[in-house]
Parts: sequence; structure tokens; C-alpha cells
Amino acid sequence: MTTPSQPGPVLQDLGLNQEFLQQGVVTRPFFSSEQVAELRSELDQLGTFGGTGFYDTAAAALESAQREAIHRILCSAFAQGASELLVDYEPVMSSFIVKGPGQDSQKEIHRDFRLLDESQFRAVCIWVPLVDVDESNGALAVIRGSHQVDTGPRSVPMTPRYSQDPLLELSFEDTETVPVLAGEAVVFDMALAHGSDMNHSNLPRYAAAVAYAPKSAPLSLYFCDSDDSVEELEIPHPDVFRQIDWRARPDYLQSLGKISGDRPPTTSAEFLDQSRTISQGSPHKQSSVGSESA
Ligand SMILES: O=C(O)CCC(=O)C(=O)O
Repeated sequence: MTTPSQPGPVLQDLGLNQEFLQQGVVTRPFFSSEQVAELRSELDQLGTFGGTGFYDTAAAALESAQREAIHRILCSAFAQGASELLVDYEPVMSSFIVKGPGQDSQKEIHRDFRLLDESQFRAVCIWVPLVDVDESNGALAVIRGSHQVDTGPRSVPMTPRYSQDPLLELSFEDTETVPVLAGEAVVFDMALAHGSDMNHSNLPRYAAAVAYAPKSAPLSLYFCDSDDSVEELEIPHPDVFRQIDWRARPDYLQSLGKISGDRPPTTSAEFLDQSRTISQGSPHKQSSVGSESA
């Protein structure tokens, strides 16, 4: 493992930034109850989303005009809060998430895919529930410190088989639930392991999320081919992320070369242990985030 160079500040508040870099997650008030109601009403006017199970507009088969309309609504609702919270970031992607009651409403423990050089920059998700959330209705669940444990390239449409993703072995018992009120933000590093357990209530659990990248960061798509090799493709503008169908290699994007994935495999026990060590006070010590670039 190598020691990466330190990424720049993510959050404007110095204390909160320190906590964010170490834990990979912080919470803070974001929307007033009036703003929550207004956002719900704007989204309702666009259509009916979700039903049973877990539904995310970013992954759903929507017309691109509708996806863009959702993105505009979410970016505009988040704009003021994000500009007060983050240091010079811009929105890249967004989701309106409906976790229907009952079966199939879990979102597995995962890390969001990588979209930049994480040894230099950090990508952030601001996730805001539009109803109060706790263990009863599938609040976000996280593994603190895990954003600094490198387990592979976090590529699309899949992680290479050689990386032996330790997250696949984890259960929600290994996570910490983050209960928050409607309108309160869970701000997390996109490399953080997170997910949400089942919605045991009889009402849908609504949330909105916007992913942000530093304005100065070059953006990339890390594409894993069927031969398990991962290639870095240049993303010329954040809008391109929302237009790509990455089930197949987007040949029109410029290749920046293959990245090497050589690293010893991490077991789930090691993953949890390293995350705990980092969150308990050894920031950056064990980190090799971003070290896989060839
Ligand atoms: O809303 C949820 O339950 C999960 C959201 C999530 O995993 C994400 O935004 O990456």
C-alpha cells in the first residue's frame, strides 16, 4: 500500500471537514420543512415514481428528458445548501429514490463508482431523506472510515473479478444506521461503503441525492471490460455522465489508458478492521485510495 497525497478540503467548515475526511460521512441540517414539501411537490408534478421494492431514478429506464428534468429540479433545490457546505464543487449526477415498503426494498452495501483521481480529489454525495428515517424504514447505513480502504477500481458496469470485493460478504449488522430527520443531509464520500436495509414501515421512504465533484477535477469513467481489464475514459463534461449507457464500452470517449489493479485481496474482516482503525483516529495512515492508477 502507498500513502497518497492529501486531497484538498471538501467542506467549508474546518471541523466538519476534518470529521468528513476521517469518517467519510457527516450529517447536518440541509432543507427546511417547507423546502422538503416544495421538492416533493415539484417531483410529484413530474410523475409517479417507484412502488414496491427499491427504486432509483438514476438507474431506472427513464426518457432522457425526464431524467434531465429530475436533475434540474434536484440541482436547483440543492444549490444553496451545497454552495454553503462544499468548497467549489459542482453537481454531476442525481437521484430521486423511493424505497417502497417491504420485500426487495434493501439497497445492498456498496461503494459508488469512482469518477475522478481520488488521491487528488474527493467526490461527495449529499443524500437527503424527504421523510424522517431510522431503522424502521431503511435509513442509510454506513461503514465509517471505509472510504479510505482501497479494494479495487470501483468500475462500471462491474468490478473486476480479481478484486474479490469484500463488501459482498458483509451484512447490515456490520454497518451503522444513520437516523436523520426529513431535510437533514447525510454527506458522504463516494468511496464510503453504504446501503440501506429493508423498509419495515407501511409507507414509502423518499430521498433525494446529488453527487458532486470539485470544479477543478478532471472526470473519468473507469470501465471494466469482459476480460477484467479496467480502462480510464475521459469525461469531457459532467453532463456526459448522465447520457452514457455504460453497459457497453462508450467508444466515443477518449481512452486515457488501462489502470493496473494489482493489490493483495482484502477479506471482509480486514476491510472492517481497516475501516474501524481509520475512523477511530488514524486518518490516511492505512489508505491506498487512488493508488491503482498505472
Ligand atoms: O437511498 C438509499 O437507500 C441508498 C442510496 C444510495 O445507495 C446512493 O445514493 O448511493
